[in-house]
Amino acid sequence: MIKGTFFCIDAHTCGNPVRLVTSGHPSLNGATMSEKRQDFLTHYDWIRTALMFEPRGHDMMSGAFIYPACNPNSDASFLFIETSGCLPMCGHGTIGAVTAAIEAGLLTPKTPGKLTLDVPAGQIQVEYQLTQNKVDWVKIHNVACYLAHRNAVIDIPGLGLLTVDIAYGGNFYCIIEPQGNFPGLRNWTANDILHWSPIVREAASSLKCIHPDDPTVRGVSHVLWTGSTLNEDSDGANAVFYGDKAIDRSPCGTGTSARLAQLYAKGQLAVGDTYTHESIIGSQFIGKIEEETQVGQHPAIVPSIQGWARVTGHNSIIIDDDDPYAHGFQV
Ligand code: PYC
Repeated sequence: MIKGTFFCIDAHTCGNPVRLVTSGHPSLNGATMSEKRQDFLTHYDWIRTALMFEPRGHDMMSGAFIYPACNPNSDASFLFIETSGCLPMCGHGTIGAVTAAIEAGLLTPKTPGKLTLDVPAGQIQVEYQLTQNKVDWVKIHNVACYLAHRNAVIDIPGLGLLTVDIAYGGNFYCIIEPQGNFPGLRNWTANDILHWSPIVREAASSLKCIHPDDPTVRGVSHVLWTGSTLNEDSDGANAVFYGDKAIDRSPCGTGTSARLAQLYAKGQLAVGDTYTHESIIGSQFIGKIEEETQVGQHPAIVPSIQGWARVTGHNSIIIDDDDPYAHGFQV
């Protein structure tokens, strides 16, 4: 029996996949996207695993559902899905979902070229440029971001000690700069990153990370390795590990936001500074520190992230109970 049919617009943001699900998603309980995220995870997570895992998805797959606005001044809401769960915020997901939704006429902004969106991590502002029904770029003014732990030392079995920072950019990131036991991301293979990242994330889980305004947003979920750049006009490069086996092909919107918050807190960037951040494949986002703010006791920033996305296809996905892999699988 067919359990669900989901119409999807598939896209990629600077190389990383975004599956925008435009129909078939359940109505969710809750007044905020954070509450709706909890309801989805409790009752409908099979939809996420079916759409993200093999055989309909793959390790890097991520996406979003569009929901009506939660706040009267918002245009719409996004719920982000990926292989690891439902992220509080996803930067490349927002850039891809906004591009696909605007080009398909699914979002009607109150002000052309601007959107206010509710996401589980809070409310974000988005700007975009549309030329002949193509979105050239999308710029996100993200939720407030901050450095949660500075120069923490973690012991990685088989590797040794690493000095790391933990920063919040919409998700909590463990950020590792080149040092004795890490020669920089360009001196490691992708397999090295895939091998060490889950071990580092596990070790970093001993560092308490709970968002002061929303205790459901907690724990280090991503690992951001830094190193030298491929492009002369980039200010920094990263490889962001997420889920169980994924390295972000885009420069990672929440990862770039976390990196900006870290560099700001350490006095290496100031309000108004821009930072061109490069992914493992060399694609770029332009980050900027827009303003200073506060999150709980933490000095914080509002960063913006600008990038581009392209639609790759339209996809009607069926989930049939007769299929032994109806809810997907992971190897
Ligand atoms: O762009 O924020 C992002 C993101 C999170 C996980 C993968 N990409």
